[in-house]
Amino acid sequence: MMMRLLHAAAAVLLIAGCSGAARGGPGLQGQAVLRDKAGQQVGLATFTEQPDGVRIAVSATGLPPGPKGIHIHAVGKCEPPEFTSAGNHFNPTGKKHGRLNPEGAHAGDLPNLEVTPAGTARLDVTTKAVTLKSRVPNSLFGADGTSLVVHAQADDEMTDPTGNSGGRIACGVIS
Ligand SMILES: [Cu+2]
Ligand SMILES: [Zn+2]
Repeated sequence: MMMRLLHAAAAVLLIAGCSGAARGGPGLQGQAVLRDKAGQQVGLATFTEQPDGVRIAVSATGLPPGPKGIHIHAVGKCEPPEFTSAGNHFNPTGKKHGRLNPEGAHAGDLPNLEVTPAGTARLDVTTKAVTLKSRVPNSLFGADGTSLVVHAQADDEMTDPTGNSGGRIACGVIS
């Protein structure tokens, strides 16, 4: 009798676990390996679905010092050296660029990555504008995929469509 109950409980847990995965709730994770124009790895970003949004944690080395624009772009393709393959900023809701723009922001707009004089940087930000869940317009895992792109200059967080952040110096496909 006891064994039967245990089996039944295990089966219920299994079913609960599976449906949770299909829905894509909390616990979903992603990552992006950032590479520069020469193909060198210069950083790693992790993406974690949390109740308050997607937590994005970036750590980087070997970058030029100063604030750098960093965004989620709308295509999951990083072809060096220009990384134009990554497309425009991820913008499923048709907004304008910039977290300070009254008509913004793109879902992919993030605060600047502050690179130290030693060339290292960390960014830890949580955003409700994107999700790791599938089959919704703001999913980072839609048909085209997405990528994380670091720019040569600071993002002014206002100028549409790029924030005047200059060329693309590193890119990583979000997977
Ligand atoms: Cu960008
Ligand atoms: Zn933008």
